[in-house]
Amino acid sequence: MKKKLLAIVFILLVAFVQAENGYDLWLRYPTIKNKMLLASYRLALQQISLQGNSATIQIAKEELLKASQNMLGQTPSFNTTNSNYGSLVIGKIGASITAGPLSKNDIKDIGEEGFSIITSMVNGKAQIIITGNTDVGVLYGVFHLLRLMQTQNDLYKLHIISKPKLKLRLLDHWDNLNRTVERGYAGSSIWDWHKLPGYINQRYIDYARANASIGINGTVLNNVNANSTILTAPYLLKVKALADVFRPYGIKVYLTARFSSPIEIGGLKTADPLNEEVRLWWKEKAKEIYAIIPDFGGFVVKANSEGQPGPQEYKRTHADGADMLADAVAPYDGIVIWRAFVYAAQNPIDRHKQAYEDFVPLDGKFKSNVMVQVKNGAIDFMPREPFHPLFGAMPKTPLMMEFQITQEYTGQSTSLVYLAPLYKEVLNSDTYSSGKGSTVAKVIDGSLGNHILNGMAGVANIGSDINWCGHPFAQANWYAYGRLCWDYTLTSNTIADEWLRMTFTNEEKFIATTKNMMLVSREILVDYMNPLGLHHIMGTGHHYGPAPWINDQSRPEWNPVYYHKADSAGIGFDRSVTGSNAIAQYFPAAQRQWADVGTCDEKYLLWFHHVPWIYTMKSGRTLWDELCFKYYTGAADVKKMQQDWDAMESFIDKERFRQVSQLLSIQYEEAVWWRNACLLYFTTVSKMPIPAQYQQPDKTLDYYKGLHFPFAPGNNN
Ligand code: GCV
Repeated sequence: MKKKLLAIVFILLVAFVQAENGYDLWLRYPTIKNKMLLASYRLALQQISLQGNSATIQIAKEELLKASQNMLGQTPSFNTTNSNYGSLVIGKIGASITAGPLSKNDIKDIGEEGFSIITSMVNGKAQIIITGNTDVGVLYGVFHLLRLMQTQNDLYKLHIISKPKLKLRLLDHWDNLNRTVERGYAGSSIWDWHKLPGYINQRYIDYARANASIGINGTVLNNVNANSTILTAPYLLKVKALADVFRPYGIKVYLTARFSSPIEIGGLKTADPLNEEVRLWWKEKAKEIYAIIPDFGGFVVKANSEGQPGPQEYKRTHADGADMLADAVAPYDGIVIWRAFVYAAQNPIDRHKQAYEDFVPLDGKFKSNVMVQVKNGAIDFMPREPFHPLFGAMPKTPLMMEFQITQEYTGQSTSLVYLAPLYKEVLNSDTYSSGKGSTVAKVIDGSLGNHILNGMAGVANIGSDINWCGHPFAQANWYAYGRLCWDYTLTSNTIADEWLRMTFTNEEKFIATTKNMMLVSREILVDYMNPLGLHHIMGTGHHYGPAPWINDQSRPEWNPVYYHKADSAGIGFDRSVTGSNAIAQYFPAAQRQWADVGTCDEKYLLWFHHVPWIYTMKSGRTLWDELCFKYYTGAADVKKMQQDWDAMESFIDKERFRQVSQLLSIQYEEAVWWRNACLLYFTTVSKMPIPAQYQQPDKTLDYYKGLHFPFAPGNNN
C-alpha cells in the first residue's frame, strides 16, 4: 500500500516537473535522448575549468550546472585553478587562458562582448575553450554552446568566433508605474515597483538570464509616455535594485525622461532646454542617478508627440532638447535616445512626412552621445510598411532602429505571427542613400555613416503571464529580435529552427511543420488584415480588430478612413507626386520601385497610390477581386495553420498544445471577422459585390460596426 502511494506521488511529481507552462522559454534543457549525442556531451561537460570568480562567471557556472543536470543527468566537476585541466575551459583571455588558435587581430576584433568557442585536442582528448575579452563575452559564449547542445549539434570541431553586429541591443518596456503596460498583451508589468527595492522577484533574475542568452544588453524600464515620478529619489532606488540584478548579466538600465520633469518634480516654472536653471536641474539629476547607478545607460525621450511635452513648446528644436540632456549625461558616458516618432494634430500634412520634415534639417546638430530612434516605418508598426524614409537621410546622426515585438497591430496575443520576416524585410531594404546596397541594416549598424554608436530597440512583449508573452509563439519574437540584434544576417528560418528546437522538441516532423507555419504566418496576417499596402484600419484606440469605417475621431490621422481613402473611384493613399508626395522623401532609386502605379510592387500599391477598383492587377484580376482574393486566402490559410497544428499533438506537452489550439481557433475567428468586416465595408464604397465563388459573410456590416471592446488590453496608460 505504502509502495503504491509512493509510486503515485512519484508519478505526480514527474508530471508536475514535466508540465510545460512556458515559463522556461527556450532555456528548458530537456533530457537528451539520442544516446550518441548524450555520450559525447557528457564527455564534453565532464570536467569544467572555470577561470575568474566574478558574479558573471558564477552565472555561467550555474547555467552549465543546470544544463548538465537536466540535459545530461550529470553533475560536472568544476575546477577553478588549472585551466589546462578540463574538457571544457571557460574564462577571459588572460594569464591562465591563452587565446589558443585566435590571432591578436581576432582577439581585438571580438571586442568587449564577443566570444570564441574552439575545440582542440589536448593530450589526445577533445577540449572546448570558451573565451572572450570580458566575462560577459564568456557568458554569451556559454549560452551559445548550450544552444548548440539544445539543438543537437556536434561539439567536436567547433571553431566559432562571434561578436554582435550592433552595440546597443535594447528592450523598451512601455510599462507604467501602476503596472499597466501600454500595448501589453501578456498581463501586468513584471516590475513590481511597490515592493521594490526590498523585494527582488525571481522573475527579474530569470528575465536577465533569458535576455543574456540572446545577447540583449540594455532595458528601458518604463513607458515612453513617461511619468516623472520614476526620476524621484525613492524610485531611483528601485531602479538601482533592478540594475544590480541585471549588471552581472551584461544588461544596463535606461529610463525614459519626461521632458517636463523639471516642472513636475523639480518645482521650476519652465522646461525650456535653453534655460540655465533647467539645464542645471538635469545635470544635477544625472549626477544623482549616476551616484547610485554608475553604469546607467541613459535617457530615452518621446517629445512633442501624441501629447508628450517637448522642446517645441518653447520654440526650440528636437536637437536643443536632446543636446541639453546629452550634456547632462556626457560626463558619465551616458547617452540620449531621442525618438523620431512625432506627428502633430495641428500639422495637416501627410503623417508619413512629418518626422522626416522635423528631423532631416537637424542632421549634424545632435551631440555625439545622442541617437535618434526611428520606427521601422513612417506610420506605426503596421503588419507591412515600407522602411522609414529617415533611414539614410540623416548620415551625420546615428539612427537607432525601433521595432515592435509586442503585437499591437499584428494580432496582439491571440495570433501566431512570427515577426522575424518583418524585421528582416526592413533591415534588408535598400535605402540607396550611398548607392545600391545601402541597406537599412547598414544605416543602423553605423557602417554607412561611420558611427560608433549603433543599435536596435524592440518594444517588449513581456508581462507577468506565466509564459511571459501571452501567446506561446510570441516568445519566438522576443528570441528572434535578440538574435537579429546580435547578427541581423541570420535567416528567419535559422532563428525559427533554433527557437522551436529549444522551446518544444527536436522531432523533425514537428520542426518542419511548425517552422513552415511560423515562416508564412506574417504574410497570412497581412493578407487578412492589411493586404496590398492597406494600413491602419484597426479599431481606434485599442487597435483590436477591423474598423475601416471610423471617421469621427478628433485628429484626422486617428481615423482609419484617413489611411485607406476608399471612395467610389478607388482605394489607397496617393503618396506619389500627384498626391502627398511623401515618396519624394526616399532616394530616387528607392522611389522608382513605387512611383509608378504600373510597376509598383503590389505589396505597397495602396500605400503609395489611390487605385481604381477596376484596375487590372498582375494576376489579371481587378483590384477589387484581388482584394477579395487576399482577404479570403488569408483567412483560409489560418484554417490551414489550425489543421497543421492539430497534427502536432503527439509531439509536445498537452498544456502548450492546447493553448496554441485554442488561440488558433480565436485567430481563425478574427481572420474571418477582418475579412468580412473589411469587405462588407469596402463593398459599400466600391459598389461591387463579393464574388459569388466565396462563402458570403453571415453577418451584416452593422453587426461588425456594433462590436465594442471597452476592456481590450494594452489600451491603458
Ligand atoms: C507609447 C503608437 C501606439 C502608442 C505608443 C506610440 C509610440 O501610437 O499606439 O501606444 O505610445 O505609438 O510609439 O510612442
